[in-house]
Amino acid sequence: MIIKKFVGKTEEEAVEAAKKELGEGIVIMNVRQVKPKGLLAAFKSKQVEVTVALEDEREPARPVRREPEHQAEPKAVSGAVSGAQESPDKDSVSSQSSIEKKLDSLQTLLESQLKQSESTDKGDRTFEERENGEEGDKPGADKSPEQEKDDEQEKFIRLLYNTMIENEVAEKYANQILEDVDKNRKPNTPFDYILANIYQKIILKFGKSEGIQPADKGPRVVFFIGPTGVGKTTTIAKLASIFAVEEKKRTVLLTADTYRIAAAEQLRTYAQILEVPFRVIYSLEEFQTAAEAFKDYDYIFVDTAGHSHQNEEQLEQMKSYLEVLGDKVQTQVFLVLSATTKYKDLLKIADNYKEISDYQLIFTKLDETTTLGNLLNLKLHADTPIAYITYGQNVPNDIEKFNPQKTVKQLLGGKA
Ligand SMILES: Nc1nc2c(ncn2[C@@H]2O[C@H](COP(=O)(O)OP(=O)(O)OP(=O)(O)O)[C@@H](O)[C@H]2O)c(=O)[nH]1
Ligand SMILES: [Mg+2]
Repeated sequence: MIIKKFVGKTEEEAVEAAKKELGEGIVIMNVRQVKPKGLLAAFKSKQVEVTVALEDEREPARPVRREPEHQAEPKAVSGAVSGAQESPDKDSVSSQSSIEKKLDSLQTLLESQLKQSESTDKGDRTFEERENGEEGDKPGADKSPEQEKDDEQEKFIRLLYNTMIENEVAEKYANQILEDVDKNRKPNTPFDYILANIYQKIILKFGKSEGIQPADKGPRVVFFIGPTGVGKTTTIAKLASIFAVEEKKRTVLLTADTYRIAAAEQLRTYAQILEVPFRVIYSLEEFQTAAEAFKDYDYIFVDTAGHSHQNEEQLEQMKSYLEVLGDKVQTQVFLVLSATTKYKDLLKIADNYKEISDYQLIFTKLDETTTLGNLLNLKLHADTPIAYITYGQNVPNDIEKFNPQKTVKQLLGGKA
């Protein structure tokens, strides 16, 4: 993995510089404002420093312990870091509050990791070499300082593991993340380095998210699909407000939800407030006519009826809507999921909708849960990015583009 810092007048400028050097595959680890240094500092404007990482393609893939698919709710003990129940020593470096503090100063953490990898590159022995060397533990001997350090580290990793499980990260994913770190640590590896390493691994697992993108030609038709009551219509109103009002893009709202009069009225009201056109579509033909009528628009947002993902007939009907416009029209599909839904149900929903279309994810109702593990679980299970998260009923405020940095801090025990 390559980690590097880039500075610019704005975040966008720093990210652009990073992309120029490292390519499009970069993932942003951290963003912070930096004060200019030097004599004339007071006259210089503030700058933004972005730390980015790039997964090194040459890194050999590590074997990952296979776990059965669709496993039950996450359990509290792992194979990779067994005995994970032990409660941490209050004064130990590995206490929860110390992790919180460390996560607060994430930049320092990432910097310490940078330094550590530099010293490793200068010829430190690997974990495996040390294991095969002579410094190993002799059976029966008192604990060497090295062994003590090793125990402390293990405790620290176990604590992080427990925190992830408490946040309902599925056991198999928590294991995948920590197994690697556990294997590669050395007794002199600082805690900061371990924590930064885990933080980065999870950020990279979340990957990049795209969100709604303008079409190359014609309007972008954006479908919002998902179970009943997750917040599809509310989310459309929030996004329409961003695109129509803030970005001044020509936006139109359509609804194919003709099951309930109230559902169409809900979107009609939002359309009136936002002063954008609105249409109810009752058939595939009406949908095609509407797409043609609004072909000069930038975005066509399509609301759909929430239904049970188990209902195959309704899924088939949805599929025909997703496909009827053909290849000439550029579409994007977002599966809207509530962060309050049970892990097992989310897996089923994600699988069933995968049968009708590819999609990106939107997670709603983050304000109604304190555990965010399902965001990571579903990202990895469905192998698709999370584009947006919503955290309240207020239109248009309670939505943002998904930013993995905050979520990962929380998954590791940082403050919300
Ligand atoms: N707390 C919270 N409530 C939300 C959020 N998003 C939507 N809601 C609420 O969830 C309820 C259902 O929202 P809708 O937008 O109607 O959901 P829907 O998916 O369109 O529902 P159907 O059309 O019936 O399938 C409403 O009361 C919304 O205000 C959120 O992020 N947080
Ligand atoms: Mg709705």
